[in-house]
Amino acid sequence: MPTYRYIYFDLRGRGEIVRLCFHAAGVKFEDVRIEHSAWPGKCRDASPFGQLPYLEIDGKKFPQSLAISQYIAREHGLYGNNSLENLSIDGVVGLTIDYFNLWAKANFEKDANRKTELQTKLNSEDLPTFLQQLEKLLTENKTGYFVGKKLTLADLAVYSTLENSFRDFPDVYTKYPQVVGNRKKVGSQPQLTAYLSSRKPTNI
Ligand SMILES: N[C@@H](CCC(=O)N[C@@H](CS)C(=O)NCC(=O)O)C(=O)O
Repeated sequence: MPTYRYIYFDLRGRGEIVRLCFHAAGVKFEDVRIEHSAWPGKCRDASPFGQLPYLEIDGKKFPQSLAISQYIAREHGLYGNNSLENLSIDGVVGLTIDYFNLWAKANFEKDANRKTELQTKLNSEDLPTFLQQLEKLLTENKTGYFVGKKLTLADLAVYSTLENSFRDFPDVYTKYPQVVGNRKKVGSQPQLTAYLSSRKPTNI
């Protein structure tokens, strides 16, 4: 087994998906968390693309959260059983990234009026559309998971992407029982429970 060292800020953000993959797969890794006060500086200079996250595998550095999570999923049994399942998983992961980008835009917008507009659209249109799409996928697959009959990167990506809105808008979810059921299934995976209950709470 290679030595894994994962470097990201001390938050969930775009980087938590990789931590979830490692924990779900039961694979040991070093979870290096960079304080914002240490950024930029030496940390940025050390990163391959001037951004976080990146993963060191036996000392070699690899950037991009999507590439890293797909690699860990592929290597450690979270990427389905065949190419069609890989494709379906990638489709769900792509959907989560689309939603995450909208979320990030609405939350990090500097202009106050524009921010209000984007947040209103996010909560009244983008989040419900995303949840409807997820509910449909789960209803069609009928296993409680997004793809196949077991936990994959798709379930972890959705879990991670919805963490903030589940916390901030819990009432929205009563309309999406399959999504709630999937979330419970992921959160109660024996390999994940210890991590989820002990990790440091962060705002995002
Ligand atoms: N597509 C990249 C995006 C990486 C990215 O935007 N990282 C942000 C944190 S989430 C960052 O490093 N920001 C600091 C900077 O750009 O100086 C990924 O998913 O890894």
